[in-house]
Amino acid sequence: MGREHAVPEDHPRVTSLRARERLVDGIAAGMTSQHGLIAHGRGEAFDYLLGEQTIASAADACEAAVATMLLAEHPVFSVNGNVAALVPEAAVSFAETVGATIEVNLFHRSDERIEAIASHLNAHGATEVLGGGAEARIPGLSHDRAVVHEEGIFSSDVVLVPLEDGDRAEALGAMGKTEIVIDLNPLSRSSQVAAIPICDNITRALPRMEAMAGELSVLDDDTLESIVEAFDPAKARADAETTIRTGDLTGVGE
Ligand code: PTJ
Repeated sequence: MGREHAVPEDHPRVTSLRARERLVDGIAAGMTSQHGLIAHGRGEAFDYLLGEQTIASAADACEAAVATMLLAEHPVFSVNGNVAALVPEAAVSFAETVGATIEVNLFHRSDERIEAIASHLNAHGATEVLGGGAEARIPGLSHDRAVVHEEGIFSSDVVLVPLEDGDRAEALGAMGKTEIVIDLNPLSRSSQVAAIPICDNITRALPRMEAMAGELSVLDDDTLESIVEAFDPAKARADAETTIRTGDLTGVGE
């Protein structure tokens, strides 16, 4: 860890370079998979086309997502190797504010990676992280991707799944869970099945959600429900796709 100093402060792409450093450090720490770098590169390409900014519909999605988490009976935040490396501070703080259980759920599952991620989140203040020892399975999904905790994702009503594998997102949807997906690609299957697709970089979206959580947590349920009802997932996906395809960034930011 501690490679961030290697990125020159005055570099025009310092934010992007820092994120890359975090992922490289995540691999060195045994948290992030090498495939995570490829996934991040794909995300960067979409982000570039979005102007590396949070478009207005994504900001609306963040708000609807926070309201949904606050209204949930049993919200769970599913954390993988990219999320843990990129935004551990915001992940822990957000989960605490909305009362979500954190569960480490990996595409390339191994006990060592789960332990490394859980320790990293603990070091950032998480008091409880569901990690190894999961014994429940998501129905209809083969391989280790299906392994979840009975008291975590399996019994959740709302699950936040950033940078998610499309198959698993579909299978979670089939279990009747309300899914919130953070994915820069509005065409990914994960975004397509999400009740709330947030087409934004997690490095911007999650800190925004963390800040919003404090503000929205004082609102009553009726007000939170009206925020959720006003959100249109199809429109949010279409807005992001139009911005990416046309390259027209006029008026898309907040
Ligand atoms: O840690 P593991 O083993 O669970 O593996 C995690 C990865 C991300 C490697 C795994 O879930 C995977 O292979 O994901 P995919 O299928 O490549 O999908 C990742 C999606 O996240 C893609 O649609 C990317 O565009 C998007 N993405 C990548 N980086 C970001 C992102 N979306 C938001 N913010 C990012 N920083």
